[in-house]
Amino acid sequence: MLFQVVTIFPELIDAFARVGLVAKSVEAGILRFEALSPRAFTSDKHNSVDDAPFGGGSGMVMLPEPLALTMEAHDRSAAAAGLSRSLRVLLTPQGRVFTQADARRLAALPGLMLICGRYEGVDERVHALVDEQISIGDFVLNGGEVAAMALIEAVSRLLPGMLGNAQSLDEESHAAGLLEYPHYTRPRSFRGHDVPAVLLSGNHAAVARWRRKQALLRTRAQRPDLFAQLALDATDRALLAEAEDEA
Ligand code: 6GU
Repeated sequence: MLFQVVTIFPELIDAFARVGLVAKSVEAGILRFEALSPRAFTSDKHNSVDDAPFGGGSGMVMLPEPLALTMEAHDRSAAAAGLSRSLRVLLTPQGRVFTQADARRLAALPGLMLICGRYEGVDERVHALVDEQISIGDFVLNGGEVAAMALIEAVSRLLPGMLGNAQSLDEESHAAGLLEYPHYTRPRSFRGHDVPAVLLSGNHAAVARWRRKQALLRTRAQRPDLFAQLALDATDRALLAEAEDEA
């Protein structure tokens, strides 16, 4: 999958692509990165990528022309690689909040263009040049770069060949709208806290029931918003009733 990033800090994306599992996947040919700066597509002597807002007010606004030229350069690069034009996603705190469902949807695409805003924002007319606007949560970052890296990591780890264990993708938090069950490894007793006995029992069915119950309880306690969206079956209701009796 090709990630085409528009950023005034391409070195951030280049560094990200050189570390850990992402770097391995680049070497394996599963991922490819292209980061271009709108500063390279300016024509004034200061290479300006932003300017003061019309109407006054604080902060600077990113100029539309350098951003448009950078996106078009990415389009030419995709075409030269025999790929269709990448879906254009603007990273902005005003976008729809990114979810695991978005990660799955975007992971099916051959390429993705991520446009990182900086400063107070981008000229409103840039919105007409992008397909979607995405935020990674209800808080404000200085720019879209860290959000783009979060999105890239969430998407790329779903690609075939990226993760060693495909089963862990189905079991992990948010895969089925549930938080994941608790995990334990050695030692059996750690500073007075013991591993739950059922996990040492060798009874695989009992372990699976316990994990499902814990996932349900944890989701209800930590994320009532997700819990409310669940379609509980008879087994789930029985597990929750069991938990009430134990309490
Ligand atoms: Cl995508 N950009 C910025 N600047 N802030 C954010 C964000 C994005 N998502 C959450 N906060």
